[in-house]
Amino acid sequence: MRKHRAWCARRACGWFSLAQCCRSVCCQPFAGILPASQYQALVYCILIEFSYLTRSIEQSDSAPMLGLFKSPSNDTSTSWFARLKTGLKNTGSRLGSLLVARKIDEALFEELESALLAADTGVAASAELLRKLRDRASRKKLVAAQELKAELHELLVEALAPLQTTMEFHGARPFVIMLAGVNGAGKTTSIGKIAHLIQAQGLSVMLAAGDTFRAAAREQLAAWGERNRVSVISQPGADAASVIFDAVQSARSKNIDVVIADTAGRLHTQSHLMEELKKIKRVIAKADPLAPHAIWLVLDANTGQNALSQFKAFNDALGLTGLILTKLDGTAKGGVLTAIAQAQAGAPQKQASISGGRAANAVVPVVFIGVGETMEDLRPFNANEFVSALLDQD
Ligand SMILES: Nc1nc2c(ncn2[C@@H]2O[C@H](COP(=O)(O)OP(=O)(O)OP(=O)(O)O)[C@@H](O)[C@H]2O)c(=O)[nH]1
Ligand SMILES: [Mg+2]
Repeated sequence: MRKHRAWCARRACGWFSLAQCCRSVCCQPFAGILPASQYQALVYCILIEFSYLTRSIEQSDSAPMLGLFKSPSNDTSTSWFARLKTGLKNTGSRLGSLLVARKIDEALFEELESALLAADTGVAASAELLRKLRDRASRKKLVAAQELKAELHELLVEALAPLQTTMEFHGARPFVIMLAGVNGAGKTTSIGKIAHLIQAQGLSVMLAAGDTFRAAAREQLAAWGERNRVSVISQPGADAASVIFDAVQSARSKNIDVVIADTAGRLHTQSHLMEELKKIKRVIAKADPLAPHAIWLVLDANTGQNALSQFKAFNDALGLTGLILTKLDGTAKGGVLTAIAQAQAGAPQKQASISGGRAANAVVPVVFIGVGETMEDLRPFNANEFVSALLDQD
């Protein structure tokens, strides 16, 4: 952004000099007898601006001005999609290699089912997908395996679409978001990225260092706070619930829009640790009866089917309002989202936005997916884009 501004400023100066030269040449009553230096200056300015314009057209990536003609976000999203696709390439190439030049037969369906299971789609979701795929193939009288790819794409998008959502933070000030998850899932890193996204919407953010279990966790969050230039509330020695409570109070007094609270990683199978989380939630509600307004579970995409049991345990304990799937840039197989969607099939359709809390038993949507460790590596979940990456399509 800073580079963009500097570039614009330089170009503005360039055009200003050019305009000045033109003015001095044109406004002279005896233009023909002007000193040669003025003509030279004019030609020089024209050449400079022309060279910038040509370079801009050739190197659209490094010319922010071309954003006027070609959105810079397109470039970013291309590399984002490429990374997502690379992360899911094992699944993509396995499924893709089946849906090639061969005819549709029972053996193909069996191989497809194995590929879906290997991609962490889970038994129930794989069986459901295969049932629908078989049905479509016979109804549409499909013969070639390639034709199944488009059908599978459609079915996967249909399955994942209920997990798509939009992100809004109005209705409460501060809007309190609490993150939870097992150790190392990517909670603290995601907080840094979310703060960046929220600030880009023009909202102010405060972070609460609710992971009081590890000393390094506070420092990690402080580093993300510094990177985002937002305040981080942390109190060495205090318990998590009171740190987050204080952060909500402090945010209210400072008119901060959004508070994001970190929590310590915990095993979902350890009931006392889950009880502690419930307590944190209760204490936050003392600062604002409707808070936390969002409770997001962070899931490491590489944990496979275990993500499903984490989802169920955290949802039972906290009543989740959203999911974040991280590390899709690694060796993730991606199918687990289909398993999560299947586990929630039949639940009432999610609300249009997550801002106003969640109706009981409503679908818990995927708020973000992450494909890396930098600030820009988190994006809202888009079912169609995700399936295209999963099936190795463009
Ligand atoms: N490749 C990749 N790495 C990630 C992603 N998200 C987080 N990480 C990395 O995963 C590791 C753990 O991330 P943290 O944010 O510390 O995870 P956490 O859930 O806060 O961990 P605990 O606080 O120990 O429970 C760090 O090295 C992060 O950089 C991602 O989307 N892609
Ligand atoms: Mg952490």
